[in-house]
Amino acid sequence: MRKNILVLLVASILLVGCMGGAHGKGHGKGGGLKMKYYQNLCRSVSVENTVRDIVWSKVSADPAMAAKLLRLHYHDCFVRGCDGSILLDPTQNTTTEKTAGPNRSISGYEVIDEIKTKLEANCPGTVSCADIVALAARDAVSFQFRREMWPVFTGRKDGRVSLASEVGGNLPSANANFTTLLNQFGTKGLNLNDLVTLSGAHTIGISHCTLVARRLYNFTGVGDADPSLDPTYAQTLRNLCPNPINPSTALEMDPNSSLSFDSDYYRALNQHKGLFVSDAALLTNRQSASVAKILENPKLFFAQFAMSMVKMGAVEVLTGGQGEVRTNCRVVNS
Ligand code: HEM
Ligand SMILES: *[C@@H]1O[C@H](CO)[C@@H](O)[C@H](O)[C@H]1NC(C)=O
Ligand SMILES: *[C@@H]1O[C@H](CO)[C@@H](O)[C@H](O)[C@H]1NC(C)=O
Ligand SMILES: *[C@@H]1O[C@H](CO)[C@@H](O)[C@H](O)[C@H]1NC(C)=O
Ligand SMILES: *[C@@H]1O[C@H](CO)[C@@H](O)[C@H](O)[C@H]1NC(C)=O
Ligand SMILES: CC(=O)N[C@H]1CO[C@H](CO)[C@@H](O)[C@@H]1O
Repeated sequence: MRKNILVLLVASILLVGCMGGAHGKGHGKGGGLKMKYYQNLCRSVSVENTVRDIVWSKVSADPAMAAKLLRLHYHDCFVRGCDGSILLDPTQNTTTEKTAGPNRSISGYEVIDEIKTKLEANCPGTVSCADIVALAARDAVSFQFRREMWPVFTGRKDGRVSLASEVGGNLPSANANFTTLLNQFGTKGLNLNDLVTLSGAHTIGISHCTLVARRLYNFTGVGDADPSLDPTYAQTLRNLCPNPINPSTALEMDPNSSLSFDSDYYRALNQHKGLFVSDAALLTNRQSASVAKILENPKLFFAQFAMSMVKMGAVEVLTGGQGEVRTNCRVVNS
């Protein structure tokens, strides 16, 4: 009986997941992407194994790197699609995405460079930086489990444009409310189910006190501390983030297990211990709150996360004759 209820829940999650894919451009695993895209294009090494081996050795040496690489892919996909635009260094004339405000804790660029160098040596001009980022995100999360946590369809091309000015409007803020979050995900072809599921990425990694300060203190012009935050957890956070706030103080997003990719995020969330306003906002909508309840089950979370990552990985991708394959992920080809 219990099992039947679970099956039903999964089925309805999957259904909601599929129905949401009808708008936005270039998403869906179609999007021109496919499995084993590089099989015949790069014969001297396995592209997938090369990425995995380097990522696993980096994450094994520094477990915090898993969250960095996962977030890198998200930030790439949400601004101009998954086209490697997050990797471009600023030039004399342009300020690129990575220079924008939300770049604060973004890193992992050196890992992507190392993979790229290895692949260029074996198959020059073949493997896009955008695909490397997508594979690296999957492999980073997968290290903990020693198995692929979701399929990565490949064949993305790299974009030639990256503008700091495009980051603000596209990346949801930590203080965004439910309506804004749903709208911002909607413009990427991602639905309510994807929003709740992908927010579960906050089961790993760190944040900073500046991003939660206004939930903890009564600042002039901002208003009261956030009453939706569990009072005990709020006090814990005030101890970690004393006022005045030190902007460089880091905070674990899932205090119980910020290095373990699991469904604890939802347990915390449902106990009103979500860190950001954007996390807590998921409980303000009846539908998303019930999805958050369901996703406390690890099996359902992993299955649903896999599906939503495939969708996110296809957002506004460049394929076929579009874009280019950069030879250096930090600069466009000349
Ligand atoms: C729903 C909207 C989202 C908002 C508002 C949001 C916001 C944030 C913020 C403010 C931080 C902390 C950054 C810092 O302190 O510098 C963060 C960290 C992180 N985010 Fe999100 N995020 C969202 C969705 C996602 C998604 C979809 C993913 C991936 C699928 C993701 C993965 C991560 C990871 C892994 C970290 C930790 C990074 C680290 O440890 O360095 N986030 N996010
Ligand atoms: C950058 O700006 C300079 C001066 O305006 C111009 O000469 C140069 O062509 C520009 N370079 C690029 C890559 O746009
Ligand atoms: C959500 O935030 C947006 C942008 O800040 C604001 O315009 C809107 O009124 C807010 N909606 C709710 C329901 O609070
Ligand atoms: C926050 O500040 C406002 C305005 O000064 C005041 O009315 C309110 O009572 C304060 N709230 C708390 C919890 O101190
Ligand atoms: C954190 O761990 C404690 C002790 O094991 C447990 O009681 C609590 O439910 C956990 N909280 C979350 C949000 O997982
Ligand atoms: C590495 C990098 O570009 N950091 C930038 C991140 O954003 C802040 C604020 O906009 C800049 O001051 C940093 O230089």
